Amino acid sequence: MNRTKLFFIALAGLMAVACATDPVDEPKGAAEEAVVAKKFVNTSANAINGELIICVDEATAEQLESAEVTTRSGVTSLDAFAAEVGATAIKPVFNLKVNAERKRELGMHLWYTVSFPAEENLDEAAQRLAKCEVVERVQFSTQIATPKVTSTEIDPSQMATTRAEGVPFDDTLLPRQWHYNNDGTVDFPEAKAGADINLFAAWELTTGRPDVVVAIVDEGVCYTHKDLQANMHVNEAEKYGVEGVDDDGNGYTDDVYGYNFVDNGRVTWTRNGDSGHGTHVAGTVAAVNNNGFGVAGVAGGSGNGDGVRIFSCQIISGGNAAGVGATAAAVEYAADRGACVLQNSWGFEAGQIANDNMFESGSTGVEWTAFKYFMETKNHPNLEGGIIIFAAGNDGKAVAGYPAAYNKLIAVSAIAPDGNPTYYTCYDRGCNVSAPGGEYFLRNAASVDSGCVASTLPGDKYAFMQGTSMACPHVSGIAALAISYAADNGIVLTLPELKDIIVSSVSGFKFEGTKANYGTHGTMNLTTYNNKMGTGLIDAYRVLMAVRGTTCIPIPLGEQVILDINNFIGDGNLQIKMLESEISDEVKEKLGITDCRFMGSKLLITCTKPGSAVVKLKYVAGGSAVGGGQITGGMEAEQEFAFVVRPGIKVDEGTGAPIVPGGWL
Ligand SMILES: [Ca+2]
Ligand SMILES: [Ca+2]
Ligand SMILES: [Ca+2]
Repeated sequence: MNRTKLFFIALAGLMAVACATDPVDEPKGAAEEAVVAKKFVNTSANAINGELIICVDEATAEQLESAEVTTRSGVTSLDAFAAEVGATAIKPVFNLKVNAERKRELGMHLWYTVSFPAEENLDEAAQRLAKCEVVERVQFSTQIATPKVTSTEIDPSQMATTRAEGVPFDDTLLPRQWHYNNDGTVDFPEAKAGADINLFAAWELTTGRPDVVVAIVDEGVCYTHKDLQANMHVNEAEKYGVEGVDDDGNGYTDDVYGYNFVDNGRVTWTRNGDSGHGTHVAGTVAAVNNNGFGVAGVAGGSGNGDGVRIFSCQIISGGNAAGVGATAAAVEYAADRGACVLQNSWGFEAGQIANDNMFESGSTGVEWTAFKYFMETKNHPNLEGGIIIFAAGNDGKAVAGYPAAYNKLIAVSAIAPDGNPTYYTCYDRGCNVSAPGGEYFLRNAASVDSGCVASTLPGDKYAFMQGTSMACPHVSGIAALAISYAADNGIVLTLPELKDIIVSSVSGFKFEGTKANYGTHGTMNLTTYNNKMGTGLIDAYRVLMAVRGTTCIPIPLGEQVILDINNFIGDGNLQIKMLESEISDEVKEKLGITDCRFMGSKLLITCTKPGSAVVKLKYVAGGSAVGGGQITGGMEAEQEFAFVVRPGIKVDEGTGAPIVPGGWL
């Protein structure tokens, strides 16, 4: 109805502008300069030419939404700008075809991308835009850093190993995936038992659920890979729809297995410059388990079609990275398509963003808006919100890169198979938790790079890669397992609860000495990293026990130990006395328990087999005996614990806390 009218108003506005003195270029003094300067949310460093992101006022957003011509708004100052620079499009950053109401509440409808010829001087164009009174923010479209990947293809016929005792699934490369379960026998001498995510124990409880969906924000995921295909999240309307038509009306054409936000189309992985990074990351989260070949994924199921589902939010293509606008749209798409875990092995060049304020209200305003939307979207009945996990960065700096460093997102640092920090990992400020990322320098001649992380590569291939990029999907996979286990047990987690569980379900580190033989990287002083690799090394089994509300008691393998159960009850200073507790024959057999006695608040125990088991222990709370009859005494209490017996893992005598073997070299 009044769309045509608006268009004419726009034209009239343009003509008026052309005839009069240009209002946008007229200087209005220092006060105006200050107002304009405040509108800038970042600088043009690493920005894409020919593109600026703006946040407009409500009235302008309304006009833009009803305008039929995408290059003109009907707002005089904006149209004057558009005419001057020859704008080719003014398009909304976010997709209001889905969940419009919630997006409006978050102000997502106010963000627009203005496109114009790349020859225009970007800084000057931004200055002119900032002078438009209806423009409240101007953001340069910062490009994310493209991953620097070292990848060594695996020849499965050479690398495949016969299934060893204790390896639960028949994937031929699973025994090479030390990062899941490292028993210290990988084929290079530095490997340390326990430098892993303790996944086999977790798999006894859950291997994932198809209703848990993880979005892989990365290069395109090779969805035809025979070890990924069955765990791809499929948009059925598009799969059985018409080529070139947006069959489900979600604003994205042919988005069957995800969407390519760089080239605006189908997900790709075969362009010159593609590295396979996205496919590798995807395999760590959810390669198909127990299918007789290739690798296993952390949450890849048990071989019965029960793995978590993944889809691709492609933000890097042929070596070209998207800008913040397209990246924000990719995160929004992840939420709209049903993901409850956002896997991100990418970031901005280190040092580009100085602090959280700059990230939140400043440098990547449009992106923060998208993250907020993802975190506030409930896509699984057992998680109140969506969890976002990022790689900390590979610059070897004592600070994580952004967005990883932002305090509401989990940043993952990387350890090597020797239980020590990797030479490349970012650590300290902004780093929340560690996971295995692999290390190129830990290998032997017979199996090159076997100290890196093994996963899928496009074209039904496999490769070793290293990086915090490889550590991150371990945590995303574990988050997916946690949500699966919560669902299996009818537990609803809030987002803060899940974040707390992830960062607290760890083994600690005690690094000592140095690590050498690092070529141009020299020698690492390991003590530098103490208390700086986040909270410690994530343990998948402990995560699931924390979801269940069960305290883990770590027990070293093969030695008689005396554990003070006080460390695991209340604040550790309670007056308790252990009572004889029935430990079933099944548990005794599983953990090879040869000795088990209770003394005061202590448990004397010897376990000769690695593994985990849930037990119930009885104790007296307060007093040395249970009250009753002639006795005034304590209360008999019973609590569920999990015994966790791991080779390599030491136990701190004072606190009972588990410690990974790294520093014990
Ligand atoms: Ca679609
Ligand atoms: Ca279609
Ligand atoms: Ca497999």
